Amino acid sequence: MYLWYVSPFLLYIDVAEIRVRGEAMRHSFQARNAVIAATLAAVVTSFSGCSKPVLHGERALVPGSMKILPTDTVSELEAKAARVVPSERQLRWQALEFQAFVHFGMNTFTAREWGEGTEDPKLFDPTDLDASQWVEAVKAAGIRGLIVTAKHHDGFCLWPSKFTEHSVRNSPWKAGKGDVVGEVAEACRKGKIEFGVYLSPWDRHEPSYGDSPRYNEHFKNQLRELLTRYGEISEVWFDGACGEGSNGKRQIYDWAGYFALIRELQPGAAISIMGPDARWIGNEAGVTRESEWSVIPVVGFDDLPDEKNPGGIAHLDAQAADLGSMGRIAEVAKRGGRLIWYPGQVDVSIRPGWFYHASEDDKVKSLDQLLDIYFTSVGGNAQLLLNIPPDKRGRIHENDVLRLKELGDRLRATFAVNLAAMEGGTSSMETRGGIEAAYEEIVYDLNGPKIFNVAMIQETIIRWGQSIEAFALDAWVGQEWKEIARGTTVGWKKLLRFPAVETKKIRLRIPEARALPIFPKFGLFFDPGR
Ligand code: FUL
Repeated sequence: MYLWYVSPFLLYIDVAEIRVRGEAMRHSFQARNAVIAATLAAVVTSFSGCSKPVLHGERALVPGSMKILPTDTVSELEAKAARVVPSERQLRWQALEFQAFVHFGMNTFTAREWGEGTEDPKLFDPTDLDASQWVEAVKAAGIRGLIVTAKHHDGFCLWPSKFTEHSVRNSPWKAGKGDVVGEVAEACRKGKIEFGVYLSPWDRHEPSYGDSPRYNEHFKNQLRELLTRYGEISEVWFDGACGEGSNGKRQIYDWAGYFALIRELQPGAAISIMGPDARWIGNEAGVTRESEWSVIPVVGFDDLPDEKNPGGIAHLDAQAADLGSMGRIAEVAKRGGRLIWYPGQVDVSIRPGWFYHASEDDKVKSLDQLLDIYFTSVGGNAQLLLNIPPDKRGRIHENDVLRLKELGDRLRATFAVNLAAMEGGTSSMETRGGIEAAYEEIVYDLNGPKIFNVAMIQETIIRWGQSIEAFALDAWVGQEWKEIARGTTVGWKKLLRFPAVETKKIRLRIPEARALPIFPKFGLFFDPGR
């Protein structure tokens, strides 16, 4: 359904369509071209990324980051914000939309959430581990990638690392000859989903932890094993926890060194949370902000922002209520900083805990809860990372398997047919206003009456960045337009749910945007379960 981002053929059609629509719109933009040209000149001179900005119609595409200065006016800041776009790596990551997090390890066998690091490896003994069962279970929900906890805070490694004794190698499982990471990587490959690793920098077992240079070397050695033994890795997930070591010392992580190693060995891998490619959404409840921006202002002007500064983590409060409004951008600009593309990831567990506990078998989230999470996260300009913890057998419990299948069935039924893209349907566009008051309005003729209760809007972020600040949807009812939904940001994807509407015509209004044109993708669907 969303192949237009990944298929070169469809991409070509999409670009062609944009050009045609761009031509049609061009005369409306002539009046403000002079203003835009001046703004672009300012943008180009203050660009701080590595590659040259590409002028594309009225908008410049700027992968990387852009400086924001105390001298920038509000409209200069607005124009800059609308020109930051994701890297190809970030775009691929965003297009996955829905991934599985798999917390499995020593804690599964000790019924804990955080181990001490002193656990006996002999406790790790899954009786029936089947990674392909994990993959099939998550695929049933429509999940496209899986991230496994190769090492959690207790330091126990799910792969036979050469650099520690605290691993599956000293467990009874497969007489110490097993490799969970290897089996999961292989199952993902066979099941054609992406494979990623969680590697906890905080290690409560490793004696060198806290002896900063030594532990950093150790950590990079382990990272190198993971990055070279298991084929393509799509994501490396770093938690920020940094506790004291058993030696009582505090570790200073060499983030720049970790990132450089990942870029060298797995250039396609996204580095998340304590990393430059995706940020933590700020909670573990599965919700996004009402206004979720992927263009984020961070303080400071590092020369190589994407590699050296872990996504601004030194300066970013991931839990702040406002990360990307124009007010926030202006505030950061006063101190001098950068705008970076830094999209949100929503990590949440299907059960109360991250690890499996038999006592939680009856606490698997309901279908309605999971749908709410899906609609607010995937449908709220974020990627959903849903944790599903395997049990002591090394299998995903039947209750979770069933729920994942229910979720997938419902999503497939809902998104099977886009009622706004029926053959014979037409759309027309009207544009008003200048750069101060960007306004776009699109009317979709549905080619006869259609009933729907879900709408989808997507900005073409790779070419046009994130721009929409407010939108509204109107249905033609009787002889007039009636507003049925409204919202603020859109970004990669906005999903809206509302009571079923029957109409022949629908109008998408964009009363506030950072820049035009926007060229949103649009869909209308019917969720049969509501
Ligand atoms: C947290 C960890 O401390 C939890 O155990 C879990 O791994 C979660 C995803 O991240 O910070």
